[in-house]
Amino acid sequence: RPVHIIGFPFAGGQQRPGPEEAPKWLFEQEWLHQMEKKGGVSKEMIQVTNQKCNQAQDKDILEGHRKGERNWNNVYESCDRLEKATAKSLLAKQYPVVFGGDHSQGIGSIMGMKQVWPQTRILWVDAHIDANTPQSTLTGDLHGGPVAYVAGLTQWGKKPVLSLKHLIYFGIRQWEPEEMVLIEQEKIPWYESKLCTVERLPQIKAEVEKYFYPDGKKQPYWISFDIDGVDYQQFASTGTPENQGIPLDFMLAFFDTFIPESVGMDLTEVNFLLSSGETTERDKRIVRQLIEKITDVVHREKPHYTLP
Ligand code: DIR
Ligand code: MN
Ligand code: MN
Ligand code: MN
Repeated sequence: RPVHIIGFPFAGGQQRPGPEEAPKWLFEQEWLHQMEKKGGVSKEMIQVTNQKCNQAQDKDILEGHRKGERNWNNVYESCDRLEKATAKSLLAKQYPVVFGGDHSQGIGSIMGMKQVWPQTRILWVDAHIDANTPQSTLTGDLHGGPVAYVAGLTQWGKKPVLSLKHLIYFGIRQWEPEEMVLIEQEKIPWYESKLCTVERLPQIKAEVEKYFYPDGKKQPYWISFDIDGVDYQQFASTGTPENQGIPLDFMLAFFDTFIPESVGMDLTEVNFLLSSGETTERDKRIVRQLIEKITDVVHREKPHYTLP
């Protein structure tokens, strides 16, 4: 399958400038141009309505939204465009990598993906649960709520596409109380970071399959990867870092294991404006390593499911 990198230059789901710059940085990299030349890699930048972060002093971002949904109009419009682009990429039999941007993009990418793949299960890799509603959020930042939107915990005018039975978390370690109540009530499985080791991956895969497919009929995945799921010591260029995260080598092995079974992914919350010097350089090399790894696996392995 060809890889299609969809840049989503958007920071409006949270309050720190920077995630909107990450796809622009990526698209200028010589190594990415080389990958495109070799073939099987293409890119597309989504035109968002307003890429800026949603600092409360900005007048335009205070307009037209409910309490707890700062900048909703821009998130909605931008995600609507991303929704269309994601569906189009999947219908073209590409493997979309939606490179953000903040994680509010999950509203658009997952809505679009579900148009083509209604039965996918979602592997959510993140330090956060991202299921805040306008009632439970403490920040009003919409990157803290994409799960609530696509699963219909928050009403917003589009029909929910995700059953909470079709969701598993990896690496979560910060949440609002209502989010953990949800996980417990719905019995959503989650792996804390210390369980995320390369050695345990085969067992994790078996557990995931047993949970999702008790009748044995497998469905493909969508991976929603917020880079703050990774340990802060290993990747620092992100807006809401948390310690004791997932090790990078687990993520690389996770890609080997789950990309052949998945239709596409989000890669979100990269923010190089929040690090400096050698740390930024290291993190840029890591993003390159992740993109190269994803591309390698997509190109190397035939999908373990039938294309639409
Ligand atoms: C926090 C942070 N729970 C919020 N969420 C983040 O704003 O709702 N998600 N950073 O990735
Ligand atoms: Mn996060
Ligand atoms: Mn949260
Ligand atoms: Mn997130």
